[in-house]
Amino acid sequence: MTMALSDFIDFSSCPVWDPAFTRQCAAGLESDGVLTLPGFLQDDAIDMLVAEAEARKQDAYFTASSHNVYLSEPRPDLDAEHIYNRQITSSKGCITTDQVPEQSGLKVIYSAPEFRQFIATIVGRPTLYEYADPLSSINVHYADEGQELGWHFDNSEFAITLLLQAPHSGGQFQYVRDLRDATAGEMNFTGVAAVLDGEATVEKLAVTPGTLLLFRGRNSMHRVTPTIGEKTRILVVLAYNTKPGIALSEAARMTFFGRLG
Ligand SMILES: O=C(O)CCC(=O)C(=O)O
Ligand SMILES: [Fe+2]
Repeated sequence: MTMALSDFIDFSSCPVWDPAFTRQCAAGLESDGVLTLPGFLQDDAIDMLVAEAEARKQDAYFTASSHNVYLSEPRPDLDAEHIYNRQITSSKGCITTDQVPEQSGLKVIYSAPEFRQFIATIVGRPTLYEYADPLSSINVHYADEGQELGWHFDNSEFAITLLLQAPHSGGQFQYVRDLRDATAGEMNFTGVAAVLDGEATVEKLAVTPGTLLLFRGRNSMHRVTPTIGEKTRILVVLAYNTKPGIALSEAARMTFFGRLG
C-alpha cells in the first residue's frame, strides 16, 4: 500500500498547502530565528516511525568526536587555548538515507512536492534539492544515555528536524540566535567564548515528539544536552540544498557516517 503525505502530517494543525499558514510560518521564523510546529506528525505516524527507527538502530554508526564550534580544522597559527581551537565533544549514532526503508514516511515527507515547496517558501528560496550523495538527505540520529551534541554552527543554511522520541530527561535543544555572521566572515570569538563558559543567556526549547523544527543553524550556535535515562532520544534531520547536484563533502561524510556511500 502506498502511503501519502496525509497519512503522516496532521493537516488540521499544519496545513502545509495553505499559503496563509505558510506565510505565518515564514513570519515566525523571521521573528524568532526558529520555527517550531508541535503536532506536525500524527500520533500513529510517530509510533510507526519510532518502530522503524528502532529496527534500524543496530545499523547506526556511533561516534564520539571532538570538534570546534565552527566544525573546522584547528588553526595552528592560533594558540591551542584560543576559542577557535577549543575542542568540544559530541557523541551520537546515526543512520543514513540509504538505510531508511523506501516506503518510510520519512521518504514520503522528504520527497513530497507540497512539503518541499512549503519549506522553500519559508526559507525564501524558489526550489530545494536533495543531496547528490546517497547518505545525507535524511538522517536518523540516536542519542543514548550520556550522549550529546556539543555547541556548533551548522555548515548548511538551515535544517529541519523531527523529534520522534524524547528521552526521560535531558536531550534539550539550546541555541543562541545570530551569534556570528558567516557570510561576512565574522566569527565573534568573544560571544562564542561567553556561551562556552556559561556566561551568556541561551534559549531553551521544550520540544515534544512529532514537532517539526526549522532553524537557521549557520549563524545561530546550538547544542543538544546529554540524554538522561535509558530512553534513547531519536530525531530525524531532513536536509536540502538550494542548488542541484551538491554532495556533502567527503570529510564530513567520513566524520558523520564513517563511509562515503
Ligand atoms: O538533534 C538536534 O536537535 C539538532 C541536530 C543538529 O544540530 C545537527 O544535526 O546539526
Ligand atoms: Fe546543528
